[in-house]
Amino acid sequence: MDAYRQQLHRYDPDIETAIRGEEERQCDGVEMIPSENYTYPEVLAALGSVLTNKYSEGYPGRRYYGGQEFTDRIETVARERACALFRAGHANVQPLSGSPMNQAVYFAFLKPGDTVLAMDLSHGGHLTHGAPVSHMGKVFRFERYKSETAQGGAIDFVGLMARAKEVRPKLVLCGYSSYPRDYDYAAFKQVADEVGALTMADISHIGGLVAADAMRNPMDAGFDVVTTTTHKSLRGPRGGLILCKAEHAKAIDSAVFPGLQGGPHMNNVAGAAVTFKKAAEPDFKTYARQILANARALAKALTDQGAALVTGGTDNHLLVIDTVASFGLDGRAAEEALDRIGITTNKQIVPDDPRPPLRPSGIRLGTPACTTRGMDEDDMRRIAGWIVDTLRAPDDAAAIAKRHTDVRAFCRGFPVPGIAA
Ligand code: DSN
Repeated sequence: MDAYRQQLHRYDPDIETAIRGEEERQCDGVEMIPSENYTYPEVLAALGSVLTNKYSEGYPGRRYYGGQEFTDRIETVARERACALFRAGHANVQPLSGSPMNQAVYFAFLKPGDTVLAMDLSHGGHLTHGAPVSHMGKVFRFERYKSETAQGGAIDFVGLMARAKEVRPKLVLCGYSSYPRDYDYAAFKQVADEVGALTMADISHIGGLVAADAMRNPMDAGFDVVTTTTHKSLRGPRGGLILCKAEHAKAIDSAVFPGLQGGPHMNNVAGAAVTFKKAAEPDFKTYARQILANARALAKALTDQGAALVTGGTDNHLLVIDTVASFGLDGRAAEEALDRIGITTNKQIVPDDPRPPLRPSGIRLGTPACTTRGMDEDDMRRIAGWIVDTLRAPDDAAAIAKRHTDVRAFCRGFPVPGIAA
């Protein structure tokens, strides 16, 4: 334990012990929630630094508080690295996380009541893409498109064009949190151009894969704005990043501050800068390719053992098992059964799910976190076996207890970055 942790332990053992418990949980289990990852020790150092003490409203060279010599340097480096990594004209590194990031884009370009054409939530879209329960869903008018699940999750661009001509969106939005395929961004751009709409892609889940050029980059297709959180496949601190064409810089920056937020969290911005440096290294490309290879291996092993996957497979880091169709088990029961053996997933609605969100028809799995620990395709096949055996017999207490021991022993072979053994 380092000196600060010892100090915390002495002062507040309840909290320090809980942090230690979480460290053990992260080491002892297989993390398969596709939006989670283990960040770098260097990022943890930036997050735990004195930058958390500093207010920095404004932007480099134009702040509302003094004492910005070092924060200006950090934010400028973060912006430059983000632009280079994603081939963007401008970057705003201040969004506190994914939700304010997307809200800022809407307010930069839309007036209340304007129409956005976005992916249906049950087909993989995200809450911040205008779900009726979100505030954005009340301020703007969100119209929906779906994927063709029986055709491997393809987007019907003829249908999308017709829908765009009908609803005349001001913004065409693509992006997802549970769609296991890649997008044809050029085709989305064509639809948007036809109706004079702006284009936005939320690549939060695949930010690291795009940075590594392992998946398509919407900036290359001429998108106006691309958003991504920094903590998922990118492996950075929790936070948001807005990338855009240079001509949109002022609108985006004003929408983030003073439009929506106050002072940025400069410890996070420093962590993001370190993350972008890491993502530009050759090793990161190897890492991103392994995330994809692991997802394909996991999908194949699950399918071979009788699991029904939404869209039939995956082209990215995530996959969705229809657990009701495969095992007669709803998503919550499946998630809880896997929790009992130390494999963490999350319950997930499937396209046009007839079941409620807290008892949906499936679970969502992903490979970024396991890949960070060094797991490969053979490990994915082993994990798939544990998953299928558990979901087939979730009430077999003896088998579950034995498997939990096996999972813990397996995990000890894969240290977690940033957590001392
Ligand atoms: N919570 C993230 C996810 O799991 O996809 C996105 O908000």
